Amino acid sequence: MSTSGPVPALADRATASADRLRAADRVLLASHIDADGLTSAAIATAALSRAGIPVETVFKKQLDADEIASIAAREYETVLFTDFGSGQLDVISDHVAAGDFEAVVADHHQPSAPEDCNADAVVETDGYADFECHCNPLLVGLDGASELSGAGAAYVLARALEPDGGDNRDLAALAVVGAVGDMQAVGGELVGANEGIVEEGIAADVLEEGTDLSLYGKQTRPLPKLLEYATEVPIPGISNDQAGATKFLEDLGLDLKRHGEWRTWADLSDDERQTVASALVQRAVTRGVPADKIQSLVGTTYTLTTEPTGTELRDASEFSTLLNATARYERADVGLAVCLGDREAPLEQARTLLSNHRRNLSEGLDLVKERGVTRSEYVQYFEAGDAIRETIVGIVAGMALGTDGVDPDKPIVAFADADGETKVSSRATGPLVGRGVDLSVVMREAAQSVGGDGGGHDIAAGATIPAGEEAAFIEAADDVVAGQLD
Ligand SMILES: [Mn+2]
Repeated sequence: MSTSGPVPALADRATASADRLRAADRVLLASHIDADGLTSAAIATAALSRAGIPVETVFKKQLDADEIASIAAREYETVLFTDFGSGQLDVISDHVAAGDFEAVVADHHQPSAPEDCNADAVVETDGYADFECHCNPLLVGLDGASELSGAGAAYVLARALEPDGGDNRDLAALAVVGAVGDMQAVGGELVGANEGIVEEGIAADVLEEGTDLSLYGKQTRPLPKLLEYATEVPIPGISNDQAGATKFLEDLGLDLKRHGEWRTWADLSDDERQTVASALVQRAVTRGVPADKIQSLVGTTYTLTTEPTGTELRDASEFSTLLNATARYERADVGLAVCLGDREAPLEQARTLLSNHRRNLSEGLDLVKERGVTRSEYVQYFEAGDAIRETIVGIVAGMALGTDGVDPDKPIVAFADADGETKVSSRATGPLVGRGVDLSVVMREAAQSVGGDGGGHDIAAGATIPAGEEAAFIEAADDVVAGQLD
């Protein structure tokens, strides 16, 4: 067993949590449905199983009082929460104080305020509610948005759960997938405690860190598609240009096919990769792409070395995208099975979900183009109704922000039906955030003004409001954005 673990500041907390779990006959594990939550659950499930502790896993979109009550109603004495739980300590602490269950939390979200919690179950740490078995980077001065994800917190716990002679460092690969899926990379690279986890994965021979083209789809996309779809850094004549991308590669004298099959980036030799990367940078320079954008063409990549070349699972970014596709369509069971190493039916199902997801996105984008967006003074919006699933309407909004007919200088807001209420999603751009726009505040304040609630990040945020309040919401959002741009 490790003495200090991958994140020394959390070692004591991890040890206490592991001891509590070892004392349980069996554990109910509750985790968030997204790439980080799925990998968190997989890491915890694997570690508990290896420690001989029976575990049942359940996934929740969000952990509200009703969901926690349904967990309390189960015949489990010990509940492990991963990738959520800290922000729900107000409710959880009541159940713990009432003796409904004992809780262990491995999370990276902001914990509840101590005064909102049951004083019999929590103490205060740096203004946050804290209790005995609580692994959260924020409690030890680490950043929960960039230094440690939910999967990272679960990994720290997994290392503390190792039986004598056990080695859970192979689970570092999943922790990296979770961190990448949680958008924790800073300037394309994992930092802080996440970096320590990367190092453990490398030492355990399950991970490789490299510098490479930072385009999505290096393992699975045919080469021309890799470049055509690389719109994060738009390169004139290549991005969004099928013929242009193909000609660019042909002009380099590259064999684009082998044995009749398209080659992928992963199939290329080092020399060939070098040739393409240099030519791409050259093209970007001559076509006037800004220097900082060009720099972001190359970044740190994380390769899962035990996964087969040419599969989504070999690249941390592609793996996390595959997991998100299962989560968004409420098939967390499929994502979890893939994480736990099931490479037959679940992997095929996950791929099908991902291709359906891509089709839904492009159909959603078509719908927005067809219906158009309505502009108010400071924001623009569209109503998707039930034509776009509420779980993907935010992504569609983000994609729409770069297209014709949509103003790149205004945040975009999308409404979609969600169980009798209206789900609101919003997206901004880097320059808008630079000018002061913070959508987490916009969503929260505008939603609260019409009887809903919301939050998120400056560049992407969401809310839920009562149906019928859309116009009033836009009016309120307009006011908040106006104030931010002052
Ligand atoms: Mn997370």
